[in-house]
Amino acid sequence: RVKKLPKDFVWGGATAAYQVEGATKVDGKGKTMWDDYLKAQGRFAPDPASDFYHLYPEDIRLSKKYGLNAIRVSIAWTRIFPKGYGEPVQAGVDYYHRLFKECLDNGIEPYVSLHHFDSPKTLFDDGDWLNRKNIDHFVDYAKFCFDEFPEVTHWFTINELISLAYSQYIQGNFPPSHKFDVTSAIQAEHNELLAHAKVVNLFKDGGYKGKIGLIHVLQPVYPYPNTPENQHAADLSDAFMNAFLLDGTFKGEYTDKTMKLINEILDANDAKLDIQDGDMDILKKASTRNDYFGLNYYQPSFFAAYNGESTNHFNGTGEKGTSSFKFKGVGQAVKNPNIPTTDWDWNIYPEGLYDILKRVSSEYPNSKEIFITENGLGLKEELPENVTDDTIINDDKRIDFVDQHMEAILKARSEGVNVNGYFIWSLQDQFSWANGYNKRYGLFFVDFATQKRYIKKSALWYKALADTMK
Ligand code: BGP
Repeated sequence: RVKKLPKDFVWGGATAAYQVEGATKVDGKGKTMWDDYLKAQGRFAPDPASDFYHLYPEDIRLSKKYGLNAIRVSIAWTRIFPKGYGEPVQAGVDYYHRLFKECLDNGIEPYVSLHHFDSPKTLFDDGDWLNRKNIDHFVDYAKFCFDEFPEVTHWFTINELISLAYSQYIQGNFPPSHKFDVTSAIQAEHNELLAHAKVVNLFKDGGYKGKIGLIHVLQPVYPYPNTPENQHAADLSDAFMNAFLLDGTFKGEYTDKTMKLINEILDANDAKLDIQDGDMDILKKASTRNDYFGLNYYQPSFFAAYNGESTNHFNGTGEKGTSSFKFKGVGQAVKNPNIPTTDWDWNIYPEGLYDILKRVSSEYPNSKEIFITENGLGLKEELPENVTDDTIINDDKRIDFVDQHMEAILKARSEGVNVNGYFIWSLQDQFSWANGYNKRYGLFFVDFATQKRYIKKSALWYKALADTMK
């Protein structure tokens, strides 16, 4: 369906430090909130991941070969500041200089996040984003990076504030594994917004060259079936997942409409949100200063009203049909029989991306320019028995998924939405936080035992579309 990319379209692949680098114990790196947690859990380890720490030249070479012009990477805070603060570690700093140089020398523009789910263990133990001192440490770390890495001109502060807050404190599938701790979740959302806003203000006041924004994953919520009660449940979920963060980022205030819904959720859960004097001025000031918006999209949810206690089951194994989610004072996720799902019960619905692009563009004009910074399909994939170096792994399902989502993006674009790029999640296969190594997303297949890369059919498709820009 998608025949041609717009001229100068940013056509990239996404990674995150902890999911690709491996090498978690070398060159003075400090622990993140994950190291001990994963060890205790005993399901899978963050080493070797895709050994990007050593093999980045190979992945950049493949990126170039298959027509990419951009890559998302994140800096591991703990490679530079093992405790999150203090003296920088030169080996970590040098690594990122080498990585950025390799990208730029090959015509691959690096889009760099400062925080992608990998809080330093020391700060995590001290309350993570719930401790306001964390915000100051993050601002110091950001300033260090802006001063140290002038070769980077595309920055993102924090990746997916909601996924972090929601997985840590609602779903319980990220450390510290609280379930339905609504006070912590909403407070973490607010504090992360504040940290983002402070960094944006610092970047702009400091006159740094380049552009800055943040990344939200947006999950449109539809009532199913469509009744007034279910619509209200969908509105509540939307406020918690999307509107609160979009308002805070691009309006610099939580609108009355959003707060009415948020307060209904807080009341039902005996939870509270602490907004301190001056917080909203900081958000307001930053709200017009983002240069662009990174929008991650995987799936919508379908919601129905629910009056019971909160319970959930997270499907982190790929056993289809095992997930459930019921949130007191909000609603319950339901299966819409008309919508296909993945083995991890993720809804496949490209129209959701079109809907959310239109909404962001009309309701949040301060988002200015949009990049789809993640979108992709997780699959169980294996090497064929008679594999050779030239084997191409067939992933037609992924091609179809990306094609349909690109079509939604280009439709929104043709109707005036300023969306100028797409980063597939993910560049190469990598380790997934709550699922491990069997949920593969890459354009490039990684044999984790040997670290050898194989090409998937989707990489050829990616290249063919890249060529339409020439
Ligand atoms: C996003 C994260 C990524 C990545 C992706 C896929 O939320 O930013 O880090 O992991 O989702 O999710 P999963 O690995 O759970 O399938």
